[in-house]
Amino acid sequence: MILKDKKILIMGIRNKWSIAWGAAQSAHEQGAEVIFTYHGTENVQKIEDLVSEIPRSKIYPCDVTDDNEVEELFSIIEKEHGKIDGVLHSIAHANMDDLRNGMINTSKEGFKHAHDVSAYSFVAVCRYAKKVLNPGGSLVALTYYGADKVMQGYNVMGAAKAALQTSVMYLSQDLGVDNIRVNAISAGPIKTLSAKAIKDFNVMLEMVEERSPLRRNVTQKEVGDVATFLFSELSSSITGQTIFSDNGMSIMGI
Ligand code: 0WD
Repeated sequence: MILKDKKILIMGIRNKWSIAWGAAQSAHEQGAEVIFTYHGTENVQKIEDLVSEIPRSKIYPCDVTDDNEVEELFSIIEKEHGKIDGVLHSIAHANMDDLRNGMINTSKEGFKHAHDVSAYSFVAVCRYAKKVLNPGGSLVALTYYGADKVMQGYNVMGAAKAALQTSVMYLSQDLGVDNIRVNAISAGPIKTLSAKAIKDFNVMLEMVEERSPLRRNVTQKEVGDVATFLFSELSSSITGQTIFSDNGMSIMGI
């Protein structure tokens, strides 16, 4: 098992359709102890019931837009669990209006919010996680092709993901000296709660099924397996990268 005796923090679990859940299942299957964070109070019991399916897992609240909560989270984790080996940032949010009304109509507040939750929060997570990561530790964020090319309806989230991907490169430079790696996974479209906010999301899914080299959509478990690879020593030479887990869709032209 490639994550035997490793402790992995999975941030952004929402429900069993979350990419975070696929990553948790994969890490657990490969021998890791899994720690979760969630956001909001309306679903705590459901999330606790879900994560209890993974033995020894623990769950903590964390609103990543509050630096103090992020700092506090990692000091709690170090106290309760000691040093950890990996962090998955599976978090993003943009206001529906800002996604639906075209980039040109993005509000200042909406632009800031989307970048705060979906990009800056990963910088804060890396800053505070650094203190509790073992050498060889690995930080992973999730991004989408809408950062590289225009994807209808992705709008301000595309700008936020571009900021996230570039931040991954600069963070990998800062943390490499401590033998900590930083990467992003660019996942193909997957039907989750957040994905529902994107207009005509089903069109994206149909396009991948019809035109991707593998002629099918990715699953959250497949994306989770890529995260497991990036948490393991097998990816020890990979940092600062955006790795595509999209069944090849991103190589297709017209
Ligand atoms: O097609 C997809 N679903 C893709 C998602 C394709 C490519 C990338 N991604 C990315 C997303 O942009 C995100 O970064 O994967 C990541 C996880 O997204 P998901 O699994 O698609 O969505 P979901 O299950 O909704 O998890 C996102 C969660 C939030 O859920 P809600 O529905 O409550 O927004 O991010 C969390 C929250 O649990 N979240 C926060 N966590 C901490 N602090 C915050 C916050 N302020 N805001 C949202």
